[in-house]
Amino acid sequence: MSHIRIIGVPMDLGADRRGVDMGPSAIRAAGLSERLDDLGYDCEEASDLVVPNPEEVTDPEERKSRTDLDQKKTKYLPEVEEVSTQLADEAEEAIQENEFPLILGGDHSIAIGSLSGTSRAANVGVIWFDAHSDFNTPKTTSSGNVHGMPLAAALGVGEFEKPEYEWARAAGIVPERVVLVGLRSVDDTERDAVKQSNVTTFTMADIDEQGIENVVDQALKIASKNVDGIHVSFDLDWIDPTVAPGVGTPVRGGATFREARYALEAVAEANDRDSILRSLEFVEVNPILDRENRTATIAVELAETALGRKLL
Ligand code: B3U
Ligand code: MN
Ligand code: MN
Repeated sequence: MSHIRIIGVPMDLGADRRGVDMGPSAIRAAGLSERLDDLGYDCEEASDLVVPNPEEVTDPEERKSRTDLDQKKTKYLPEVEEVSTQLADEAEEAIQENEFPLILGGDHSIAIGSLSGTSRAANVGVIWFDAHSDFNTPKTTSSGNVHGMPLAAALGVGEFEKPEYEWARAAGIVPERVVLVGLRSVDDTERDAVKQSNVTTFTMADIDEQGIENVVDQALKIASKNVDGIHVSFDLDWIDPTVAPGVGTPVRGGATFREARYALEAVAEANDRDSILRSLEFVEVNPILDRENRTATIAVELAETALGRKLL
């Protein structure tokens, strides 16, 4: 596939802090489309999706007065639904038109839209590079932030099973084909759901013990078994904050740049072999907290790597 559709989602309503809404523009400014054109792709810059500013939506007092418990605890749920629905349509359409969706966040709540759109167009597994498990639900969350919930939402975990969350479910994605890589921050409230689900998890300790090569090799095998391909969701907070400081929820003890690059080289290699990569996203770049656009620049290098940039 030589055509890439770059879909910017300037979303920060799923996170606690302003700034990730500027992620798409920081990643573009770091030269994304030029670098991919250079690789021989034809990049189409779709305009960014429209995301409301927190100041213009749900007033916190109004939220407290809601009677429905889920709506009360979960911040900006109606707005997240609206943006996810738009993104799902855009990603689905790109794949149907034989384009590759490269999705730029925004906070990780946008993955609800990426997963549901991609899974409508193709039967996919998922590799989720992240410090966090993103398995909270409106009931278990203590932050109320939807960026801590997208995997639970897509898989219909807990209350996400209710019919009113139909929009959030990625109908074709099953936990057996979902692999979380690089975990080091799992809330007490979400741990049971992660363990009870049939997703596969690799913590940073697993990477220390088995090496990135083995872990990614297993992740690729599990996610791509008996499906058409995979979606790769890359939360920049997977990388250690000393290397990628521009993220909203930094957790120390993360992947090195070399581990991250190796992981995406392995994805590219598997893609060369079996053409499995169906969509890719980079999320949680926060330029306000970054230094000299370093984290966005890393996202660009990793995008190039995943899409086939070779050293020799
Ligand atoms: N688990 C916490 C923190 C968090 C999850 N994802 C991010 N932060 N980026 C929560 O808020 O649910
Ligand atoms: Mn995440
Ligand atoms: Mn994270």
